[in-house]
Amino acid sequence: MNSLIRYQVEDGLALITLARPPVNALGQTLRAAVLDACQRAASDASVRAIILHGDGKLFSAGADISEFGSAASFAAPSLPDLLSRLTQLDKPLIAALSGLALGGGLELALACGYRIGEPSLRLGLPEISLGLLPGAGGTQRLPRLIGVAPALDMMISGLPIDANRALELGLLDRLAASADTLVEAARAFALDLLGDLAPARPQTPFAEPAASVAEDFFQQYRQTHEPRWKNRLAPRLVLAAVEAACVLPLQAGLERELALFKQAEDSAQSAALRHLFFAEREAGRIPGIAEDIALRPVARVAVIGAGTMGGGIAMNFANAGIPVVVLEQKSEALERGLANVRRNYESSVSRGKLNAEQLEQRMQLLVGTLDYADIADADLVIEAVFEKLEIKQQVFRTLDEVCKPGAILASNTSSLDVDAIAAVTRRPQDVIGLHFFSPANVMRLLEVVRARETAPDVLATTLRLAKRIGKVAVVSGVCFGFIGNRMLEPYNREAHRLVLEGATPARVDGVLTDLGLNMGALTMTDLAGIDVNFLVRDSNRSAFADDASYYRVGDALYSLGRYGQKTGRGFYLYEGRQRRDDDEVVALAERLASELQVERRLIGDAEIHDRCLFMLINEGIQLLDEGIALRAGDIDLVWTNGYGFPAWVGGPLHYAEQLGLDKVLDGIHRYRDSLGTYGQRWFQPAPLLERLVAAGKTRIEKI
Ligand code: T1G
Repeated sequence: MNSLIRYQVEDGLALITLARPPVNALGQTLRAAVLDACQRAASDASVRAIILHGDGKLFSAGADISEFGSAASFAAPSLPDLLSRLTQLDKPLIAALSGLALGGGLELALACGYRIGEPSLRLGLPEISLGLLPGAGGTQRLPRLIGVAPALDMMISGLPIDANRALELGLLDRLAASADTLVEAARAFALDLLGDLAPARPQTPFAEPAASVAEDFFQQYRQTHEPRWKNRLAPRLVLAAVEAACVLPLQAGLERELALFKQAEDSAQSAALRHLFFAEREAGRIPGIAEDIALRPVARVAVIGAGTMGGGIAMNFANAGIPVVVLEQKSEALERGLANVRRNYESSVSRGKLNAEQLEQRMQLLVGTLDYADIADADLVIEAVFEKLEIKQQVFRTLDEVCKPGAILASNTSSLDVDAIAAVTRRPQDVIGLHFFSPANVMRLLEVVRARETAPDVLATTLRLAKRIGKVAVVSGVCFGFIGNRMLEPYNREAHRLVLEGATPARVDGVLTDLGLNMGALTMTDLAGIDVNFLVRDSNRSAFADDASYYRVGDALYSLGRYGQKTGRGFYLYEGRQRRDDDEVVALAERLASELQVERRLIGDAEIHDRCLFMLINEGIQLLDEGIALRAGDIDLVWTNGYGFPAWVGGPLHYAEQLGLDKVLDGIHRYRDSLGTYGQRWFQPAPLLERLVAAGKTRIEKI
């Protein structure tokens, strides 16, 4: 038996153990080993039943994602074929499920006649997060086992269910007392089945899955859910596959599923999502820092500032079971901040995301203080005070006095110079930037800003901690705006300038949301606050002093007190959650254009798309060239996790590769040459983009 499988027979029971670290991914080698082991057990007359289980902490994380898009994905035995053959075995095949059974791993369990789990087990079909659908029988077998509605929910949400829910649904037949006793319990289960002369495969409860739902179920389901799917392909393919399960016999349904799966696997959307899957895992790897570097312990955290950001940041740690002290200067600010945190948790309870007991547990972990002495023993201190360098520097002088040696001192600044903050301490090697995105307890992105003197173990410790609190951490160097906000500048600039030149805010935003962004640039500006934008711009105005037209619309709205959603008027008018176009903004743009002698004209969607997106892409490539960002995938993670860029488009740089780097460069040249002094000033291609195109490269990397 090969090293990927362990095989042993005892008391007439064959125990087959999947042993392909780290996650028993069902790549071709493991598929062949499973088939070989099952055929061996089937042909061994002494074997009366077969148990399949996973070595290590999980059963299987599913198909091997690295095979998709290559011949290996369906190399014999393909996963669908393997599972179909397992369903033909004439001996009871029991899946003993520990830890996780995801995707093809759950489909493998579905191909077994029986399933036993353990209390910490989670089972899911997360294929949709990769732009795929279950492609090894899941869309056909699961509805026949648990009914259409719960099966569809698992596939469309991509979220795992726990062992109790699986038992309730009939996805599990039994639950062992613990992971340690799972194999013994599976043996007992097998002997019971044999004692009862149970069939190798019992009848499925929903042999006709259509009978488990109302006649108009799929029509209702589409009406309810399709609007949220935007232009995503995978949810629609999942729905088509489950509909097939309701109208076709199993074999025909499996063939239909296979055709739909291949359509998904070949799609650009799936390629984009698979790119992000691996990018997220790559982001934690820092050249020059060994993966096994000793980390600093982080058992206690302190947050300075109980405002919206400070409170949200603190919640991340309480959610992960890490005690956190929040320090404020005044008791009313502290009380207000802690009350906000409690209110956030209470809304999670009302949405069923948390129960009352968990709320109290988390509030126990999150305490407030007015005294710096109470944070002296914190292992990590995160400053989240007003975004002014002098104020932050004062806080860090105090931290330098108060905190124990070796404590990591982090600033949550969104754009300020972390080197200048570190410089006021006697321990710059312990200083780092941890830029959380608002709301800090919700947004997954965390920009980890590596200052010039940040110690390697400090960086490695914060990256590991970020994963522990469920963040997507991306390392950035120190520059104005780091990665995300630095790229936001030129993207916003074009959006503002296009309004000056004749496009309406709604048209500019419409082109961007048509691409799949959660919201357009101007709606996002109204949400973040035109006043906030103005202050950030004002602190950096020298960067574009020679082109006053750049943000004149934003400046003018600011001077009119139109700060965006918070004042009910910005680029749009807001009545409650309703957003309406405002002719006054167009009139304002007309006046400014005439004053600045900017020619107004009809602007097409393609120009809006190209100018906003190509400038976003260009800045990202420049960041790579400057070494602020380590890799293109990191930049894509920033924009898909922090700025609402559609993950199924893969991020701005993956998108540029799909468009063609030469097309992006040509577009930049076109606007450089056609927009007069404005074009000459702003549409300068990043030198790295020119080098990549000149070298005939199709992937974005530092050369
Ligand atoms: N295939 C290949 N590699 C995988 C993998 C997979 N399915 N899952 C994880 N890895 C690698 C990962 O790249 C990393 O590698 C290492 O394992 C540890 O992962 C036909 C079509 C299981 C919850 O979507 O959700 O089945 O960076 O860092 O935080 O219908 O991995 O160390 O070299 O994430 O403990 C469906 C994806 C596939 C599950 C563990 N399955 N994986 O999280 O470790 S499609 C999934 C996860 C499919 C069938 C369909 C997580 C995890 P490296 P990690 P973790």
